[in-house]
This record gives sequence, structure tokens and C-alpha cells, in this order.
Amino acid sequence: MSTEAVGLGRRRFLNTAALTGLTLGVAACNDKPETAPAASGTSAAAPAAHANSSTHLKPGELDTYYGIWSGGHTGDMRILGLPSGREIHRIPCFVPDALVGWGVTNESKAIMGTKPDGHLRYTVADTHHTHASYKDGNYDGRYAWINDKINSRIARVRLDYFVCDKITELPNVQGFHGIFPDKADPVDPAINYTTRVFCGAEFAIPLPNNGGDIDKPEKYRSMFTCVDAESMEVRWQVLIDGNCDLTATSYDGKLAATNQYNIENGVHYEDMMSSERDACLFFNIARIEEAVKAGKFTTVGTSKVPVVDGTRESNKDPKTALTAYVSVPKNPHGVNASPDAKYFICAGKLSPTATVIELSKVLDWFDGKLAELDKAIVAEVEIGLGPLHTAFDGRGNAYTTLFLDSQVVKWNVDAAIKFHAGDKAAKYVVDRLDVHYQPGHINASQSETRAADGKYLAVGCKFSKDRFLPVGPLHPENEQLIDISGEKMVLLADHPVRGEPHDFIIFKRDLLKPKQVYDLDEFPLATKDPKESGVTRNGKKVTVRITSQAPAFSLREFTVKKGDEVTLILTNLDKIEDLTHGFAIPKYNVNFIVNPLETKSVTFMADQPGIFWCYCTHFCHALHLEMRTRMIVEA
Ligand code: RUQ
Ligand code: CUA
Ligand code: CA
Repeated sequence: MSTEAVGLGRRRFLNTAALTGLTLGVAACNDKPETAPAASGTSAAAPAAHANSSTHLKPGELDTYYGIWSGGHTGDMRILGLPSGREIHRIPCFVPDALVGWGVTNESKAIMGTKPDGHLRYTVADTHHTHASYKDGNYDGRYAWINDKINSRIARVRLDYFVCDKITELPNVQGFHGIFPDKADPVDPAINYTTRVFCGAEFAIPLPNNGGDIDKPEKYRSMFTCVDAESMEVRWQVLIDGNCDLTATSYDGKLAATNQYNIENGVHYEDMMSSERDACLFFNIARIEEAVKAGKFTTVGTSKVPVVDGTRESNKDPKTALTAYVSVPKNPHGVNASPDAKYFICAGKLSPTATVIELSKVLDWFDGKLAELDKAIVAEVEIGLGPLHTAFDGRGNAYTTLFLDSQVVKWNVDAAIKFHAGDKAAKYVVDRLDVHYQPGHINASQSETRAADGKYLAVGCKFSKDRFLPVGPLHPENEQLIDISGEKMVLLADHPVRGEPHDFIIFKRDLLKPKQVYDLDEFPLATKDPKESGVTRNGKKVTVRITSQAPAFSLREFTVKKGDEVTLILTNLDKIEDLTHGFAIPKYNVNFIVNPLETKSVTFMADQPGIFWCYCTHFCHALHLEMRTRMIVEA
């Protein structure tokens, strides 16, 4: 069979399943496809003589990159080592976690949010995107943020301890999807690090959403939100036309953008696909913050957050506009900033194109120096079917996932710009590689920084089909690792992952300096000396202070009475790295761990009399099984 026939057969196979219908919406493209020889075939998947061709580490060898992966429905963040692809850690954020006791301890419940009765407000989440804080255009190892699309929450993870320390629920939005920290302040050049995080809301709702305007979808609106990176409070929101999806920020801090697939403001998907072009919506951050300062805002419902007007009608004059709607082809997905700081690239999704927007030209438009905003588009070129997300190698090449073609396409941005400008000899497609199957997110090592190093590319394939041992109807997803150090992409490895990670970032390991033992002073409730252990009573409220030092808890037993509200505070006084203890109370639904020098607390009603062996759940010592204390609940 010829290569062409194989390719055709493969495309037919792919298009029979999940893709039926979607292809109907695929639009034509402005530019004719180029015919570079590389474009017609695909790279061989067999490993070649490449610099990075082995992902296998010898026992005891460490990875050279960290990967931060979003967990998807599991509502957590996952830490991987690359190139091995080994999962090293999971950080619970939005959803309870049985190992850590996230959602069980008082401290985690306070971060997650509770109802007045003390129960968790939410126990489901859907994380998609994770990004880390910047300094000088590279990650600075302070924080990472992650979104929860279901309940429109943003969580922050401290990258010194790899723990979630704050969660904020965004007001008056639904379907919070894209998230991106800024990389600098738009006005103050001394602030060359992240101070804001931008959040795009995908679904339009009545504002306020309190039962009114239900039957008037034309009144449903979406907003773009700015959260303070330190306080995690919502700074401001922008009312927009259409919706938000993914988010990108410029290196100079002046611009943020979101791609819009629903400029139609459709309620049904046919309506959302009715226009041939949608938009990449730019926000002028300095002007928005001036408007807020000048009091030019409203508020919505019970929220006190300032809302400025970013609608098309109110932002026609470039000299005063807060927003700029650059038109891009049909239902774009993804917007990504190139590491040379010059461009944002939108992938077409229902159009086989990538659109390259030059940021200096968008700024020119805001300055009144560019007559037509769409002249900021410097390329709109055909790259393949179902383009979704784009990564970069720092050598001028972009790598875009093609969901429908089930490929990654490597293309050269400068060549695409030349081709768009009329040089039809410019061969912008450099290589294509089949992936398995239907890729969504993609990211390269250091891709979204000025230090993009063009070594590894990870691809989040939404379907794994036949790539792993069958485990029943639910298939894992397939995270594939690709070597991009050479001209041709080389597929290195398949990794099954639990559904579904969506997005991730990959960066050099020396950018993080995690601490492996806590500091007692981080915890106001810490019991610093085992002698301070004991039971204190205040009416029906009882406090039990315990410390752990392998292989014993400081109290061999403690007594409370039926009907007491018990708060148990456990401090792990072991300060040796990797010496974690657990604490489980049978029949009381309590289990959590305390890491070295960590303190945690739980509060529960002592409603069942009897004796309850509280035991250590984390293997800590030869006498781990003996590490227990007796809770006596008197009838
Ligand atoms: S989206 S597959 Cu939730 Cu990140 Cu593009
Ligand atoms: Cu302490 Cu096991
Ligand atoms: Ca649309």
C-alpha cells in the first residue's frame, strides 16, 4: 500500500467514531495548502539517532524536567518527571483526597470552602489548565494555578511545599476554562513577575443569575476575570460580547487575550457554528485598571467586584478601547504566546488554519496607528484538520495538535508569515507525526517561556483505543512524548493516564527548590513539645493535642464523652525527611497524614460510645503497626 493509501485509510478510521458531525462544520481556508514534500508523508515513528531518544532512566536516576499536569475530573494537580513520564505526586485541590486527608482536616476544608453546617460546599471538580508564576519571562517556582470548570474556582498551589493554599470562586460566571498568569506589569517595569491571573469564562449566563432572564438567551453574558496572584481576591471583571475559552498573556504585561468560539452568543451548538469567523479578544490591561481606578465600572448582583464594559459597541474608538476583537476563523480553540514574545497563535478547530497575530500591531491599533484591527493578523495558513493547541521550540517552529487528523504538525512561523504575505514558495509545514489518538493539548519543554528549549514535546491524546491492555469500557488517555530536538519529530513513549489531564507545562528541574520538611511555625496550632499534649475541655467542646514521633503518638489513650464536639490536633515532631505519619479513627470517617513538622486538625462529634483504635496509616517505622492510640468515648 502506498503511503497515501495508508494515510487515507487511517483518516477514514479516525473519522468513523467520535468525529462524525464535527467535520461538517469545517470551514474552507483563505490560503491554499502549500505542498512541501514533508507535508504529504508522516515521520516514521521508529526512534532515530536523536539526542533525546531514550526516556528510560536507570534505577536511581532523576528526571531532568518537572511536568505539572492538570488532573481533570479528579480535581487535582499531578507532578510528573520527564522524560521518564513517571507520576511523582498528586496535589489535591478541589476534590477530597483520602491519602492526604484533603477535605477531612479543618485546614483543607477552610481552603476548599464549607457550607454553614461545616460540610464541603463542593466535592466535584473538572480541572483543565495549569500554569505557573513567572519572573523575567521564565518560571520562578513560587506558584502554580489551576482551574475548576464546573464551579468556576481557581486554586493556587505553593511550589515550595507542593500544596494547595488558596481557592477562590469567581463571581457571576460559569464554565471558567482558560487561565493564565501575567508575566509582567503593563505599567511598572520593576514588576517583571506575575501579579495577576486571568480567567476566561466559557458559558454565558443571565447577569445576575438569580432566576431572571431565563428565556432571554440574548441577554446571557460572559466575563473575563482578573485575580490577584498574592491575595487571590478577584480584582476586576470585563463584560464582553461572545465567550471566553483559552487565555494567553504577553511578555510585556500589556495584553491578555482569549479565543472566542461563540461570538454568535448561541445557546445551541448549531448557533455557535453559524458564523464563518469568530474572534481572538484582546484586553488592554493598563486601560482596564485605569478605568477601574477612575470608577468607570458597575457591579453585578451581590458581588462587589468592579465590572468594566468590554463590549464591542462601547470599544469602537481605539484611543479609549479596553478591548479589541481580532477576527479569526470559525470556532477557534487555543491561543498561545510565542516564546519570542511577538505573536499569539489561535488554532482554528473548525477551520484547518492557524492564525498568527502580531502583538505590536494590536498595540498599534490601541494607539490609533493601525487603521484596521485585522491587519494585526500576519498569517492565516492551512495546517490540517481540527487544530487545537500550539507549542514552541524556541527555534521559530510551532507544533499544533490536529484533533481530526490525529497528528501533530510542525510548522515554521516565519515561513507561514511569508506565505501569507504572498510568497507561495515558502514551505511552512516542516513535519507531521501521527499520534494515538486525537490529540488535544500539547506542550514542549519550557515552551511558554522565553527559555523554550526545543527538547521534548508532550501530547495529550484524548483516546488511547488499542495502545494499552484493555481494562473494560473506560480507556485511559494516552500522553505521548516526542523528541523535537531534530528536524523530524520522533515519537518516544506512550503513557496511560487516568482521565483526563487536559493541559500541562514542562520545565527544567532546577527552576524549583522544594522544601522537604515543614517549618513548625507555619502552623499556629502546632504542639511544639510532646509535654503539651492532652485533653482540655470547654463545656461540650473538647480539644485533644497529640504529637507523633515514630513509633508512638504522645498520648497512649484519650477520653471524651458521647455528645462532645472533639477537635483533635496532631503535630508530627519527626523532622527527618520522608517520615510521614497517618491518623485514622475507625467509624468516625477520619484519616489524614502529617508530614515532618506538619500540624493538622479534625473536628467531629463523638456520637458513638466505645473504644476506637486510632492508628498510623502511613508506614513509618518497624513498629508502624504498633503505632496507635485509644480513643475512649464514654457513654
Ligand atoms: S481545552 S483540548 Cu479545556 Cu484546554 Cu483544549
Ligand atoms: Cu507512624 Cu506509621
Ligand atoms: Ca462560532
